[in-house]
Amino acid sequence: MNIYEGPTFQLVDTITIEELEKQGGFKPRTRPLLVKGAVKRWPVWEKWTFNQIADLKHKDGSEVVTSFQNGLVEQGVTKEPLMLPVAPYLRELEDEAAKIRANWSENTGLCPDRVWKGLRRGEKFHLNWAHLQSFTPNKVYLAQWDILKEFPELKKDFAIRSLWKGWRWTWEYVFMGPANTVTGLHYDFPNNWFCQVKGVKEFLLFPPENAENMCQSRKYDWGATLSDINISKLNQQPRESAMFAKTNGLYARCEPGDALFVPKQTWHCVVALEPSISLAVFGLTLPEVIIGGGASEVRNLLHRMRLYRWGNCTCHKMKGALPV
Ligand SMILES: O=C(O)CCC(=O)C(=O)O
Repeated sequence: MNIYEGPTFQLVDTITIEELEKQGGFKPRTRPLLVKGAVKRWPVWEKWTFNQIADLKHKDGSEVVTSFQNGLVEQGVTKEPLMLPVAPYLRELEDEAAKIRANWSENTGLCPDRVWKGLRRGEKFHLNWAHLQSFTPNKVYLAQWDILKEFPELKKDFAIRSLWKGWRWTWEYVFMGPANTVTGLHYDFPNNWFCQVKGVKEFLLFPPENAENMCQSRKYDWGATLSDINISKLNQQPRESAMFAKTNGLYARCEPGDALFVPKQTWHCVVALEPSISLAVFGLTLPEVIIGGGASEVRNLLHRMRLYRWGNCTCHKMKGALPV
């Protein structure tokens, strides 16, 4: 039996926060960059555990209830989100994290430790796609939680400005979930600093020159352009998996304390090896707000008026779309 090799990967450019500072700090760039240890200097490093976030209550003492992603949203039919209390979910993640750490396997993952630890810069390699067949992704995922809007005082815990200098309009989403969450292939229109606080995630990146083989989808999302390639179902998608195999990707192992710069229009997908807390900080400079932000808002307005990609989106219950 032939094993599907898929795209060729290389390790993403990587630097420690100390080395980056010696070079005068982060400079604008169009390729991804993994900065080891950047997040360890921020208050979030000490303050954010699953249990501590579970303790959050609204000012009136009421429990925090929010919407959870129910299955993969980027590909196929988006299921209606579930409104659930946050605290019990997070307390379970704290327990699961300890168990997974204690039983850590050198063989788990798209690029398991056994392979990853021996890779050299510039070396080409393939991933173990069979890993994604070993579980059902995203039973319930607390993805894109607007926690910093709900609790603005927590913004101080992320010193993103120490890494990303200069004025820009920023907004943040928090991702908290168990091992084996999958975020499907897409790209975002703004640049993004992806900050890993807890757990390990495998982050696959495909720079824009891969676009012709990324099978761009017609499914609408406010900030993202989606792909029809479902990395969890490659064995059911002969056309898409053949195109995907022509791409050249970058592999980032995001460990706790790391920050990954994901440039705009870089296709990516993410698989968690452990229960994780991650924060994505999206930012637009003033010219980017005027150009990109304006266009995106117009599309959103047309969508809500049911004039653009209605019935095939990540934000409303879908009727028309076919499962992938
Ligand atoms: O961590 C995840 O599951 C997804 C993160 C992501 O797609 C992003 O930051 O753009």
